[in-house]
Amino acid sequence: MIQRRDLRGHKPNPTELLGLVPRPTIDVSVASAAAATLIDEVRSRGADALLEQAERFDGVRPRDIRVPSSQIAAAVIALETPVREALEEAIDRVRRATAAQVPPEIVTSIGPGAQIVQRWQPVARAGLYVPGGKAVYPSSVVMNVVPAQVAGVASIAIASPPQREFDGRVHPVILGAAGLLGIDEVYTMGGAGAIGALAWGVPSLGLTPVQVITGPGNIYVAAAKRLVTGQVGIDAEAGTTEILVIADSAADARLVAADLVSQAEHDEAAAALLVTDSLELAERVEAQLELLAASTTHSARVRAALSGPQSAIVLVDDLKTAVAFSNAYGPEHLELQTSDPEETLRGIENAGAIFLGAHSPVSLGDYLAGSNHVLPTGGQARFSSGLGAYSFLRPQQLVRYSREALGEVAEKIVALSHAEQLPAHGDAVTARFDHSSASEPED
Ligand code: HSO
Ligand code: ZN
Repeated sequence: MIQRRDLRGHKPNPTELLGLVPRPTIDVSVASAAAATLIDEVRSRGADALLEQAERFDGVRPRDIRVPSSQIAAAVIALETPVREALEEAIDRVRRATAAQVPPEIVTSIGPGAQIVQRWQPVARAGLYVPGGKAVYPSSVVMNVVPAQVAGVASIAIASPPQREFDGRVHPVILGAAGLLGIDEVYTMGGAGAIGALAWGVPSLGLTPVQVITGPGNIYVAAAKRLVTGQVGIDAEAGTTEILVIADSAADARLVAADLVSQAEHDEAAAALLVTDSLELAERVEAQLELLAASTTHSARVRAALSGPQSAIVLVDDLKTAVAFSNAYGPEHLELQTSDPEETLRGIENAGAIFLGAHSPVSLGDYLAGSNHVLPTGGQARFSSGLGAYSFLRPQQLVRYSREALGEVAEKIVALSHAEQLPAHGDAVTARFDHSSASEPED
């Protein structure tokens, strides 16, 4: 079912490794033109366009785009106790780990009377997208809302598509999770149009524009987020799930297979990779995958994901090559199931989140390890990170100089301003020391 790539006997360099990496063939740019049209429709016709798009793409016309507060409150009450308790546990753990992401204000003394302060300022308003296609993800409500709240964002709006089986409403467990987190601004809207609505606002709905949009979504959502960048800030693209497991002969094949299947369950296009130096482990995992794929709930989807070109078991000579392969791939989720995961970790550079050892599976992180599950996919982990409090914060520098401290550097500023032929810059400094000026304050 799953393809095998045998790199043993090769010492591929990083460029060759990139060429060997099986990546999903989805290209966001193909959705760009369609996404742009949907955003334009919402910008020009507001709620009417959102209703039409819901009928077209979600197969149902929502009764209310803005979810009434009473519906959110009722959804909290309707949460089954084990689900409510699990959500509360997730909220608590993610909140505690996320709090560590807020950098303290740092004051640097440049000299006597000269200070630069670095402070982190939250954006005023954030729009969080919670998908609702093949699966609904109340856990993603937690993963988006908690970092925004920890960052200190004062105003938070959630967008999630209407569900046909719930009479065109947002999924009740998504509403319940939002309510548990104290969010009462939820809109029944999905896809590219929803991203446009968050970015540009919809006056008739009382929906005001946000400054940052985060959250995973399908290819149209990803394309739309790229299109509104500049108008708003966005997080890294969290597209189709990827898991890469680096394992050696010490790993338990049953657990490795279970973890690969857990992520393959998300989507036919999900990528599941095992990179190992052990032929024996590879064979055992293949056998376990067959067993699990036959018996798991989403059997057809899992089989499609595992047998797709994006999934593979990669055989390498040693763990050093396994690590080099993983770095070239930059997986969303990386599991280290080796005899010494801490040692393997030393070489790891690129990954959205890293799970160490046999008892830290990706599904733990998906729900309530405390880490975030909105993570960069498609190799974006090579230059970006998962969602965190920092996604909603901007560093700002404060400049605080006394007259004496400015006087210390006045001549140098004048010299540079003349070198740039911008003498008014220098004049703005010397004006502070020009005693002929009538408006000079006494000090
Ligand atoms: N593995 C997904 C997140 C998720 N899993 C939500 C279950 N629910 C992307 O990191
Ligand atoms: Zn998952």
